[in-house]
Amino acid sequence: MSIDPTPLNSHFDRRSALAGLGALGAVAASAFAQPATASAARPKVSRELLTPEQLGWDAAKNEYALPPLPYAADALEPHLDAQTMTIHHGKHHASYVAGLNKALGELAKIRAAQGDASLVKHWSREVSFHGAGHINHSLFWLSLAPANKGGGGEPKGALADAIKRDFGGQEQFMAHFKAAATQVEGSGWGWLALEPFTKHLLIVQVEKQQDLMPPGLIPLLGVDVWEHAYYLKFQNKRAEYVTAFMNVVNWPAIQARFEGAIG
Ligand code: MN3
Repeated sequence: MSIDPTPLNSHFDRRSALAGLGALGAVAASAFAQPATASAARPKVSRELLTPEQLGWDAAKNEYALPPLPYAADALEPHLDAQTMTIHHGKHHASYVAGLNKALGELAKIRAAQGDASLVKHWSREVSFHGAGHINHSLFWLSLAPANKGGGGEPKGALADAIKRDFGGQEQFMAHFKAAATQVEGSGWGWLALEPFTKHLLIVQVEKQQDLMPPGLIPLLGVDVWEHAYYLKFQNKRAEYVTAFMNVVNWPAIQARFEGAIG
């Protein structure tokens, strides 16, 4: 089975939606529907939201590996603590990678008539959940940078213009984003995303890893508000965690995602 994530883009005229969370169902669907030899030509993309390397994709093994943190675990101190970063990446993110590989492998067995076909629904749901978890966390680490190395401050350029257009300004955006993230019911994410059809920015709440994400939205900046992301340092004070998170946002990286997404 070959599950290169890139072919997803061939179905849509939105090149940077590679890792659009709603596309994960398509990963499962195409993995199930297409033989391993299918490799239709796909449009070249100039800028991708995530590269196969950033997702730890190993084409030889047909599976994902946990990508390394792009900085030391203590690099975001004092805003995000090293112990949380270490466990979050090394245990939680790793479990999504393992879960995704497991689900894709089980679907491959079913295609080869070596698995239980009645479990397609179960493994498809696992692809969506763990696949979204893997993509979300891969984006998450790359969305952050130490406060003295690009983290914090405010966006510039076209993204700043779009924030002013769609939210009224950075101050209004920050207040809306923090409130949305803080008010996620249970475990989930707050996302700044691009609605690619009208190219407007939206702030949405996602429950678990992908529930409530509208189809096609291109994720730009997400804050993980599962308790595992903050409880060791912030306990129940989720709003304080979200404020600390904003101090280490890698705005140049978010700007690059936005510019790649609007084309
Ligand atoms: Mn997490």
